Amino acid sequence: MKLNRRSFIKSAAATSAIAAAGSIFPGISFANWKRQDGSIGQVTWKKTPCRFCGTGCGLLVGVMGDRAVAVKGDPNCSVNKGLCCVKGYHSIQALYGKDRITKAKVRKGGKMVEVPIAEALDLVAAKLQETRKKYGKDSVAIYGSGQWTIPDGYVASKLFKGCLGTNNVEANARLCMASAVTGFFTTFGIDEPMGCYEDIEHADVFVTWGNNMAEMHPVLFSRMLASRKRRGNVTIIDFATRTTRTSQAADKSIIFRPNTDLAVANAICYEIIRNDWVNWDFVEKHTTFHKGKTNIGYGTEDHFSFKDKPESITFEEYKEFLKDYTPEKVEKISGVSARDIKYLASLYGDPTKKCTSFWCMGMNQHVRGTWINNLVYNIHLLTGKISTPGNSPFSLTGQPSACGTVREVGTLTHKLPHGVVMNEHDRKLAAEIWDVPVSNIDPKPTYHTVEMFRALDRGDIRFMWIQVTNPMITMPNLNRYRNGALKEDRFIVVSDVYPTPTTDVADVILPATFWIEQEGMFGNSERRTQHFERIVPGPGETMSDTWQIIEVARRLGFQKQFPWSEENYIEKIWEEYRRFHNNPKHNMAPYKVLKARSGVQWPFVNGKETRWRFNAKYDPACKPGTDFDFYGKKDGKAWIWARPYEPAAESPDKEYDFWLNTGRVIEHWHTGSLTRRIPVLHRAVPESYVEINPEDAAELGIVNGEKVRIISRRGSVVMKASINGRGVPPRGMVFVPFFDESYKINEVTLDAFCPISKQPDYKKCAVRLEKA
Ligand SMILES: Nc1nc2c(c(=O)[nH]1)N[C@H]1C(S)=C(S)[C@@H](COP(=O)(O)OP(=O)(O)OC[C@H]3O[C@@H](n4cnc5c(=O)[nH]c(N)nc54)[C@H](O)[C@@H]3O)O[C@H]1N2
Ligand SMILES: Nc1nc2c(c(=O)[nH]1)N[C@H]1C(S)=C(S)[C@@H](COP(=O)(O)OP(=O)(O)OC[C@H]3O[C@@H](n4cnc5c(=O)[nH]c(N)nc54)[C@H](O)[C@@H]3O)O[C@H]1N2
Ligand code: SF4
Ligand SMILES: [Mo]
Repeated sequence: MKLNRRSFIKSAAATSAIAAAGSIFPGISFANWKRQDGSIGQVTWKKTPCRFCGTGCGLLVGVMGDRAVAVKGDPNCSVNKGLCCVKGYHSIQALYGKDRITKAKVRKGGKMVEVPIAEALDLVAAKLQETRKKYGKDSVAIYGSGQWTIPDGYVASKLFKGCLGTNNVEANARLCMASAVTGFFTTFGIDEPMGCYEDIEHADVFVTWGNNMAEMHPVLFSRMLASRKRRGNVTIIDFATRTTRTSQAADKSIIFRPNTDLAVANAICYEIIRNDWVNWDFVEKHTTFHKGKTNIGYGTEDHFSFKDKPESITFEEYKEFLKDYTPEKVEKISGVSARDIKYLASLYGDPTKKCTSFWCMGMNQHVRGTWINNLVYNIHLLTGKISTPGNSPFSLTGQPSACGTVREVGTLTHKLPHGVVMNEHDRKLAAEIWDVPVSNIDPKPTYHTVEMFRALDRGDIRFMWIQVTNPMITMPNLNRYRNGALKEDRFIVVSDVYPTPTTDVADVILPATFWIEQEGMFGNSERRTQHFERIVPGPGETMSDTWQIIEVARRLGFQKQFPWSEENYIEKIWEEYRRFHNNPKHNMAPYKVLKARSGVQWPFVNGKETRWRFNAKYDPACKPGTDFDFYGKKDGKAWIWARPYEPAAESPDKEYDFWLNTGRVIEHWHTGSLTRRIPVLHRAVPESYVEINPEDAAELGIVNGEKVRIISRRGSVVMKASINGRGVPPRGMVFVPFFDESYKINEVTLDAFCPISKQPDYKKCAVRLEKA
């Protein structure tokens, strides 16, 4: 049909109302919409969440024929209200990299050869079965991702935990969100944040606790700056170990020594009590005081295990504990002046100011990650600044479905959908919904991620299926784990969309559909579930990660548990999964509602989303007659924890005299497998580098762009120096982003972790520098 301009406008308006609303927003188009004959191709706009960060912006993708050609922000999505960052705007280009994996490959005689996907799936099922027979049920494992869709994670858990009876299910979110989870559990007895992004419109004070939000959650950061501009009298403090773009936009930047945030958080509480800024009414009604074990180790040895032993204490004992954390004492530990500590305390302590704290990997990738989460909650609990608009201790997620797939579905060794394997009631519910005998579900967790790769190295695990993650770049102390994966008689299956160092170690590579080439759901930082439909077809023999698992499950004889048809399996899986959450604390929206809206927040009760949890005004799960109810704990009271300062696992010394800190840049996504295939983003930052403080560089005689060798006890990397670039580390620290697979900085990092969450600390180890 030939479309003239008038009929194009008419038909576009008819196809989609959101498109009309969206057209006033800027976007980016990657195709010429005009056909050769001068007519205009018809573009249909479809909604989807962005597939990059945990902010969860709503996008509208413009489709012409079967190709995605344009992107703009979805004005109907409350997260971003039409705005995106560079990754969102260019995201669809990641669909069309020249070297997409479109065919399955299997290793034959040491070489990878293309085979029909059905043959590859036969081999995966056969190997899985053979390994179980030979080495036992816990010799097979699946390692997934916070970039898994909710259905991906759900079927993985159902197959491995429910049908195969092994708790060898983990996901890269262990490297990312585990400390947030244990932080929530220890303080509130329940996972997931109480606040929502609307807090940004209400808070008077924002403190970023080592969260480079300007680059990592750019749209939320813009919302925060816009809120400051609109309302005036808003203060943003960047509390971090390195100067970043976030520090530059903040009203004040405070730099502390690595790991000493523990001491500063305690000093803030000390000051709040000393000045009697405590909200006594709140504290007496809604909190209790506890301490746990100390000197808890760092987990660097095999088979490390740790169990905390909480004891309740009185307020007086807690106050006594804080005596070691006067601002003057903490100044010596942290390098933060007593004046700045008192200033921070006065902001949190001022009863007229609403305070929101944001954090992400600075606090989670921390050998005391659980503790520092606890300590920041302490500040909000002592002042009662929690669960009300603008008062929020806000743990941000990194990946688009870290919450949705890993925390809510529970794709970690100890978890079940909103439950744990250790709990009989949770096992019974899972067995009933999954239609498996309850004896199938093992009550004992097996391996957390680092230990899972150690088990692969030892040979306790022999078969591992890796989906939507690139561990051969992102595991800490990488040499150790790559050597393990390459050992004889290990069978590695990798589902990916592009070749990576992880597909290099695979015995089978399965071609996956990417993002909008399949239907799915993600869950973002503010408990928002976001549905997307299949918008464009996947190339070649690509298959969704969910469907790959279903195919293998059926080959293993689990047709009854995986009965769905290709037409509507996502809807069926969602409705089955929803049964796990059938209560006011967790209820999820029905499929139809999800499909119609740009995200729905849970708990979704009686047709309404819950914005602030634990506050009876907003949360229907609170006991009637209460104002606040922390219902994760039996008595409805949150725990204030006495947790001491303890140093990092490895600190600089005479031989290795610098801290190595690692992280990210705004243009790139993790290992760069997607963003390095987006030309604009690749050109913007084509190569990784090491940031050095200008004075250190001068002392070492290193100039900008010169090659430097970074050496730790585990490995070394040579890369170019960046001096006074985008970020500036303090003296004695270097920083390296990990997006460039040519420079494996994780060969240098340390695999120490928080003994409670088992999340590795990628932010701290000791290195020395040499001119290369
Ligand atoms: N552009 C882009 N955005 C992303 C991602 C990406 O790859 N690219 N990834 C997403 C994911 S999965 C994640 S997890 C997030 C990460 O988001 P962030 O955590 O914001 O980013 P990182 O660069 O990992 O960490 C940087 C911060 O760690 C802090 N830090 C270092 N040591 C310490 C310490 O001892 N204590 C404290 N409190 N802070 C410390 C530094 O001060 C610095 O601000 O980003 C998400 N967003
Ligand atoms: N040094 C250092 N290391 C770190 C961190 C750090 O701060 N410093 N941070 C840690 C954190 S917080 C995180 S979250 C991890 C991230 O670590 P990873 O998850 O390992 O990194 P990604 O690059 O996101 O890997 C995702 C992979 O999935 C592929 N992929 C994308 N979409 C699909 C799909 O739909 N299906 C399939 N099958 N594959 C797909 C991509 O091509 C890519 O290879 O890194 C951790 N490692
Ligand atoms: S802020 Fe995050 S979710 Fe939003 S467009 Fe950027 S990468 Fe995507
Ligand atoms: Mo992450």
